Amino acid sequence: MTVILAACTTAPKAVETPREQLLGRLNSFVADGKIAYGHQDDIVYGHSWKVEDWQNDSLERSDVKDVTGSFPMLLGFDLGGIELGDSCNLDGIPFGLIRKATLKHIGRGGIVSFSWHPRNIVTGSDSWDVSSPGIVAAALEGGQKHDEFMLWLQRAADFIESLGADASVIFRPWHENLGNWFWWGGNHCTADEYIALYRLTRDYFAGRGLANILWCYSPNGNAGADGFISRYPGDDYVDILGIDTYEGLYGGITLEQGAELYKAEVKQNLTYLQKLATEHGKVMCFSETGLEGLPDGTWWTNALYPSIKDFPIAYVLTWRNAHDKPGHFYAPWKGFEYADDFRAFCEQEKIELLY
Ligand code: BMA
Repeated sequence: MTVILAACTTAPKAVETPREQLLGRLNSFVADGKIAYGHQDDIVYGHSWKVEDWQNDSLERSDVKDVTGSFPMLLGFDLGGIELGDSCNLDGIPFGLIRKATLKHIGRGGIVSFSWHPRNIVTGSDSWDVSSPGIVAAALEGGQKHDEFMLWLQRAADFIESLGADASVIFRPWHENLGNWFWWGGNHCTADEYIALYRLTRDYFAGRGLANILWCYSPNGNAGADGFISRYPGDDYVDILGIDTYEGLYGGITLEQGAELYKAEVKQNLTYLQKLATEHGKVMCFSETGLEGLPDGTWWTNALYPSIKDFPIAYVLTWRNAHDKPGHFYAPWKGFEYADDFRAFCEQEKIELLY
């Protein structure tokens, strides 16, 4: 009798929204000691192949699947080009295909994250055009391009809205903002301007009633905790803390030296990210990484895995395998000579692929 009474007085548990479910999944990867593996653009093209007749394609191909038998748990896609209403993104991928692939992957039980490389709103050139200062200021309220910029946000929001309210996704606009290579980066705007840009974006999406997004703030590394937080949009604006850090083999260093430098840098970045994530009560991820062309045959097991295995990151994303630039790839593909090392990485108990 007592038991029945107690059951009757318990408030019904609120049903989780798709966004809460997604956040819950990220948190449970961490709680279970898992790291989801992600790959940019993985099911829409790969090394020397791409989906052509996308309306009729079942999206079964993936370089990662070709090599391991499984899809990545997370896919990244880029919205660059959506701002002008283009039909394809900056890498020539139809937005219709990106929408289809996103829904397909979520339907399979995977997770999708969007980055955005929009054009330069003043010059009309690309994200990397830093030839003139004041681009962020021009986009903000009171700036000469503000109205046009709001149209850009509208088009990006339209795309995410078109996925439907049940499809929750990660969005990480204005990434790598502590370097000077993007017009929203480093010395091309003040910290206040950057923060205003990020907040304007999230406020606009929220004003549209788009509640299916987890917002990721993902600067590049090397800036330390103080640098990271100096342009942080604030706890109310950010759900996930990320960091982008690549290995580069510059200045004639050997593969061994490159791996050692990378490991040291990643550990340093993830150490301060972990501290900040704890302080701010956020889940953390390794939002972009890789070694272009994978010349190091032990990169996955000797450089990446040891660098991340002791950190509570929900996922790690490696960059794209271009279909039209043979040397521009960050994951193995069918026939790639060092695919075994990637398989060994994926077989680690911590690493989660889809199925
Ligand atoms: C960069 C390169 C470019 C690409 C851009 C957006 O890192 O891969 O070739 O256009 O990302 O995907």
